[in-house]
Amino acid sequence: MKIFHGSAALAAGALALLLAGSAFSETGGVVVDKAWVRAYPPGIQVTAAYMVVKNTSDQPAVLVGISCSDFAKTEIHETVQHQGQAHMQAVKELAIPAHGEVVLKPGGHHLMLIAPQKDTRPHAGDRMTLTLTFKDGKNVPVQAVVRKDAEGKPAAGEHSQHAH
Ligand SMILES: [Cu+2]
Repeated sequence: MKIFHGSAALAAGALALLLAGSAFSETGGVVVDKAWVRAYPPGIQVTAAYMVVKNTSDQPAVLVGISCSDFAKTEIHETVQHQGQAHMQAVKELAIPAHGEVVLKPGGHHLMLIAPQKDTRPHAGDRMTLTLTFKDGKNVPVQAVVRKDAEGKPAAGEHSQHAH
């Protein structure tokens, strides 16, 4: 943690203004955007977190873990197709290429949140704090919003396959 002295406070103020207007967090070249957690009503013992992880640095960023105080266990998952069925499996690492991004989304990579530690469950619109841990020891806090489903997911019956 840096301690700001004298004139540095001006710069800190400008930074705070900048951050206040942004919907994402950035730590050491990793930018996380559009983070959300699927709502997990009482009785549901597992859920998943999704987000866009961008790497603005010249080096690959390797995600090795995620933590959330509301869950006893977490895993990094990928979804694979096997004989026409989707299965999830845990992976140890997820690399975000230099100047690239990885989209964690339903049906693809996601962060599994297992064994909720509280009886009370968040409602849609609530926020949860997750921490992403990278191989170089960097920790990136993420504010995720609780949602029932992916943002902008069209309702059944709409012409969702049409590209406009
Ligand atoms: Cu999973």
